[in-house]
Amino acid sequence: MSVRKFKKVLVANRGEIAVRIMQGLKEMGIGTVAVYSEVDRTALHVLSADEAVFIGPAPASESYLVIEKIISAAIETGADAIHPGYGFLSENGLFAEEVEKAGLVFIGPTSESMAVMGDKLSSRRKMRASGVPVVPGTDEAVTDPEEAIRIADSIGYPVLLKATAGGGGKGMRVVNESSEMASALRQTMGEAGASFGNDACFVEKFITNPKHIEVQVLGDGQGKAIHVFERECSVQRRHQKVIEECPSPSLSNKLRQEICDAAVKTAESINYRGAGTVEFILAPDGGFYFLEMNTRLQVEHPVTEMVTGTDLVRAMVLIAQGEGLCYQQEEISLRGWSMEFRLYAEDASKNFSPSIGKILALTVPQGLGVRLDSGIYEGFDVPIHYDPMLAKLIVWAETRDMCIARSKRVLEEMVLHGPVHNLPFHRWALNQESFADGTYTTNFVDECFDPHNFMPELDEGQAEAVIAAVSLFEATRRGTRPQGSQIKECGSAWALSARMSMTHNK
Ligand code: MV4
Repeated sequence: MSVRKFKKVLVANRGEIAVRIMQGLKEMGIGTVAVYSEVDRTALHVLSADEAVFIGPAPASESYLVIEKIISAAIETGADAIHPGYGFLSENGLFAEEVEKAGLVFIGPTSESMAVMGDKLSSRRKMRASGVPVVPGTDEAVTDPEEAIRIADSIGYPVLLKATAGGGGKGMRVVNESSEMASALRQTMGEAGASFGNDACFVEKFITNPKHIEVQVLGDGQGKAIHVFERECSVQRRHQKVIEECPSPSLSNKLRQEICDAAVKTAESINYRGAGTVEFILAPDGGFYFLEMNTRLQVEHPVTEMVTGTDLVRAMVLIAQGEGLCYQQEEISLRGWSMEFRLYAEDASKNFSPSIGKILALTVPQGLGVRLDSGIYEGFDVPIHYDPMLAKLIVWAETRDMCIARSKRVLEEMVLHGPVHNLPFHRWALNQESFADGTYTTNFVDECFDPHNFMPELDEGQAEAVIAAVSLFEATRRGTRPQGSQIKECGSAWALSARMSMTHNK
């Protein structure tokens, strides 16, 4: 394998992950190219890059997802390689192939790895053959309800019908008894056909109250892989993760070793190249089972970096340059504890609907063990067209208890005004008993969280004061402050804080 050092890399993404990747590239002395849509002209990832190429209208289907536009931008700017980040084109095998056909390097796995892992039945078969534990169930697609019932009888109810092409929780249905099977199978196949263009479904034992454990791996593409320990991601809502931690509070050292070994086996069995994540579910009885492999850098990779002292973006770039693995398994160890809090622009009191608008105020907490991976800045208008995740607050401390204590401090100090966001959710979660003792499962949010019980309702006077302050601030910023609206010395904390924010923003 020959080494090809990159001079310039195009990052085919936006938001915090594009910024994070460019930070890594800069530290390696590599030039950075951003791509941006109409509404992202002033986005942070554009400001962070050495060069930026306009790629079209706001909808991702007309910009960030258009393979030809991304590749042309790379060729035009003389980039050597493309980093896809997560989402968008990151797990699109055709994209990876087109990038290589254009003579560029795709910083990620081969399209073959993506194909095997993109299909749940083929990945199940592959893992079973490699000796990685999979959930009891079938390795063939099922279409006949009678056959599905025979399988369910043999593994025991409840069972889960899963679409082969499904993902992110789409195309799954629990079946509690045989009488529900026929209609459940018909519905799951119908939805899968409509959503994924592939109606193949299979049957698995339904694991109730599971934990979500995933293992970070790095592969050299030549059959050698290492693990970078696990993350626990059980705090999620409708298959969207909200808090992740490293390590998992649920594993003994023995179980940790077994799961990490299984993940290495998974990666080596497909000659995996680059950074990947092997997802498992952990049953209450301690049994763990392969669910799927994500063939990309993940949102929650920073908690792994904090606890293992690694740089996963750098590791990916070195592998793509043909330099192999920059860490040996023996060099990777756990030190301390890390938690990541995803900051979403969404309104819990409105069924978590996305919230958009200008970032009016942003105070980033600092101090020992604090990291903010952010895609926003004060004054940026959050567009509606993309993921509502604005930034990730990542906290490290020596022990889990100290990490919780530091996280409480940091989440109290953080100030974010503009779109409605979920900082209140995080402050709530840290005070829950099952979070504090680490026994929480994937049912945590559904079972424990009631937005109406904790969302502080503003009383009328407070609401008026906030509206007045925000409109005055906006008017000042535009230079159209009405006559007579100057704030006089009146000793009130509201006035003082309004005046300070105006001075600050001049
Ligand atoms: C399961 C399961 C229970 N039993 N499979 C959800 C998304 C997809 N990655 C697989 N998922 C699950 N598969 C069996 N046989 C429970 C889930 C599941 C879940 C898994 C990980 C994290 C959060 C979850 C939330 C609900 C259900």
